[in-house]
Amino acid sequence: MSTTVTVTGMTCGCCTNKVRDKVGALPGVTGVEVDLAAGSVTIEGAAPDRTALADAVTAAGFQLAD
Ligand SMILES: [Cu+2]
Repeated sequence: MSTTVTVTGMTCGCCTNKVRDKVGALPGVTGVEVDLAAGSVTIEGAAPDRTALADAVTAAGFQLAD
């Protein structure tokens, strides 16, 4: 299954790489797709804990929206 969330503050490919690394390191996550233009992050695998996900996004330097 997959979960899509909105992340604000990403401006370029290095931003998407940071988000991909941090979110991809969460337990149960098997893949991460980042759409820079849309600001959407699609997470494959087990739906991550919301708090852990928000922390991972913050650690990457961005904000979890919605
Ligand atoms: Cu960047």
